[in-house]
Amino acid sequence: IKDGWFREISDTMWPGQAMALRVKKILHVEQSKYQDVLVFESTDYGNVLVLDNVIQATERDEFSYQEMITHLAMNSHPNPKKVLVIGGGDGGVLREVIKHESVEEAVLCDIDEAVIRVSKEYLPEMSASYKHPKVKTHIGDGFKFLDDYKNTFDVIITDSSDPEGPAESLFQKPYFQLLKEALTEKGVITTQAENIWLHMKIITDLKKACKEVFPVAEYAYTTIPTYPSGQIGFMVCSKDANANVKTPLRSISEEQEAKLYRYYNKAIHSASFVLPTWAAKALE
Ligand code: AAT
Repeated sequence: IKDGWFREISDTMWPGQAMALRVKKILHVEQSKYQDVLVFESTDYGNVLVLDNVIQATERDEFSYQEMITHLAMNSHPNPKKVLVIGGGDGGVLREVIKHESVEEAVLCDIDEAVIRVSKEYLPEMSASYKHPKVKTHIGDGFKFLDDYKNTFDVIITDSSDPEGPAESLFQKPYFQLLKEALTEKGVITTQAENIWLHMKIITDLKKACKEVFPVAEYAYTTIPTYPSGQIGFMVCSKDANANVKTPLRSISEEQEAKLYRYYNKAIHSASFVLPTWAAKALE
């Protein structure tokens, strides 16, 4: 933070560019066991959670990412009862998961207790779901956690930070193999899959790894001003070879949708898989 502005600089992940947010007040600074944790109040984006100098969530636009990564998976499954979230310590994905009445249990596994603790204090709308009776929280590495579960979860959402740092293993093929084994028969996953303008190599490697493990693996995306270059994607994969994840399997009326969601709807579910020509070609 310099001259009252936070700058998101990364010479490896987004060289030569940086998102900046004006800081009103620094709320929390901590070096946790795994990462630098910063929470500040911004002038225009509400409270902001930053890990290792990378923006994880702002109160103003987080719903775009949390809704899309969650509902693309949830609505591609016929009847999700047991759901696992890997990462997602701010609680926003959990909040979206429990909007689905079919859910009986939602488990979250984040590596860093500090993220959960500061989110409960400074991001109340995202973290409110931790109090929900269907929610269970586990602190630990997502990769290790998965190893203990076979044929257990209907949906698994990997809301992870970027591949530099503690989330590195969550972008590689052995992780997708574990995900597949932890899923029930028609299980569905989504996972954070980065930006088409900046990370085509990461995305093509990810898609390749997913395709080797899952019969269905597709890239979808959302728009979000405070993630690098304003766009972030998800890999959406199904164990069911006949699944078409591009069309929601289950849906509710438009009125209900508008009450529950601010970004997600039936039309944007399908639209989110439509890519510009150069990106579609790169991902072929
Ligand atoms: N909801 C959007 C915020 C995130 S948070 C990513 C979370 O992943 C963090 O809480 C971090 O502690 C957790 N995490 C990192 N590595 C692991 C791991 N190995 N096991 C479990 N949890 C992990 C996503 C931000 C995306 C940013 C895009 N630039």
